[in-house]
Amino acid sequence: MMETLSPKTIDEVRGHVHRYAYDRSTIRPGIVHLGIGAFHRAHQAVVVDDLLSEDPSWGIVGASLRRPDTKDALAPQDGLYSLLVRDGGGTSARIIGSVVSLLDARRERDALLERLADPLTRLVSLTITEKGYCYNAVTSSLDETHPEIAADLADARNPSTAAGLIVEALRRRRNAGIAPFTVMSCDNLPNNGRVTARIVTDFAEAIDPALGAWVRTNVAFPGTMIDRIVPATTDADRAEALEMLGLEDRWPVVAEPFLQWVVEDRFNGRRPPLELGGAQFATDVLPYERMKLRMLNGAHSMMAYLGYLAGHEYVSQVVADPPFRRFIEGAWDAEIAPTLTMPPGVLEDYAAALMKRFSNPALKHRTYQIAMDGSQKLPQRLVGTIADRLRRGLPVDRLALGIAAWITYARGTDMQGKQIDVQDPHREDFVIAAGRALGDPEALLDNFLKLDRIFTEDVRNSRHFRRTLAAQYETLHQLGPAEAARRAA
Ligand code: CS2
Repeated sequence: MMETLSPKTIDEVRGHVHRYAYDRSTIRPGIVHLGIGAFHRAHQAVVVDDLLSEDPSWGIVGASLRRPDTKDALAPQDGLYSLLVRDGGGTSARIIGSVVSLLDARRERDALLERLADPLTRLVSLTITEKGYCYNAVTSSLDETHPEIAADLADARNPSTAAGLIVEALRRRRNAGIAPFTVMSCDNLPNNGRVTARIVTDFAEAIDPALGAWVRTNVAFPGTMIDRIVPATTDADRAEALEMLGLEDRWPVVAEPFLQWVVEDRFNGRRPPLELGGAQFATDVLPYERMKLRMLNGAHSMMAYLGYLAGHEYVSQVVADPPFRRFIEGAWDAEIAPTLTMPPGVLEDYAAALMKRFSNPALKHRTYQIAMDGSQKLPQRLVGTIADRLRRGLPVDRLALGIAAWITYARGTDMQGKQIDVQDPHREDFVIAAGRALGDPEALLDNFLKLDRIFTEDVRNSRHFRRTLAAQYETLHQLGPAEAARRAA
């Protein structure tokens, strides 16, 4: 039987595979990461892996909040895993050692809270996806009606949400006279530092106003812009890891070569030297974040829905299809970039670099993966851009085609009537919106536009937008995605 990757077998890993240069027994845990999925392991954990030989006090304890699968796969490997980096030229492999232990929040809540409250823990980072924040963007506050938040508020000593866990840990630290940790969101949310500050402070305030006030004055919530394309791991990736390592890795992660991490320089106490792993510290991350969300993620979501409807499985196939490629370039150039303020030339270079990244044929990034959770993604990726343009009286045809493709996708059937397995926390609302429309496209669009967590009032009430959306929806349904993209480009 093939042996499994672990500290015991690490010396058997094939010679061409890179591996961490530090002695793992000297690493102390300084970071607790909530949401230890593939993205964290292919991004922040890699940067931390690069700095541990200089500063061994920033090992990562990775916690899974929802599913225990990462812990179950990696615990027997003592947290070791491989990162496969793919570009057109091939794949390189590297063993990452920065995740020093793993916890499953559901089964090991006490251990997780103890670790969070431990003075060694100085940074709590998060990749819990957009929906994990339970943030209501309409009221700019914690959604206290969210069932999981409501349950945590009712039993705040036994939390299971990110906000609840962080607040209970901060409460324990405050009682014990231990300085608070820094809380750093690494999710694709606009103003992720402020949103995280808000949900944590709101939660604390709701259970104890004094604790809320303490959190507000004492805890730092730096904003971040994080970027790396990380497709979900497949069995083919596992087979490739086995081949490259000469050992079994139960859960390798796959990524493109590109990695960017811009971090607002706002920490409680000493900050981790993330620059040693290529991160940049900045006083203001918002311009970077907005550029990334609107240009990269905005294009991603439009390609996901249009591409999926056109039968393309991967992003690289979408951009290899000329009408879609021109459509995305046109959307950047004519509709998205003009809403951003960057020094001259930056956006052109950024767009060109994005197109190269999207074209990476080795990456196999599925349109279906990006299409998930659209309700959580569209506001910051497309709707905000649309709102900015409407305010200035500018056309929004391409962005409206993106929304028309999303509505088509979200209603649950493609143009040939084939079912789509829509994954979204608001899926039920989509079923109702589509059901009530009884097949009438005008009613369908109206029903979807009423989803006020997604469409802000200015967009919902704009007659110009409504007309443009209807026109794009009609073209999409009469002529198909490629022709609609060609006409809009
Ligand atoms: C993607 C992102 O799945 C998605 O919604 O748009 O995960 C994207 O790959 C990353 O943000 C890239 O940094």
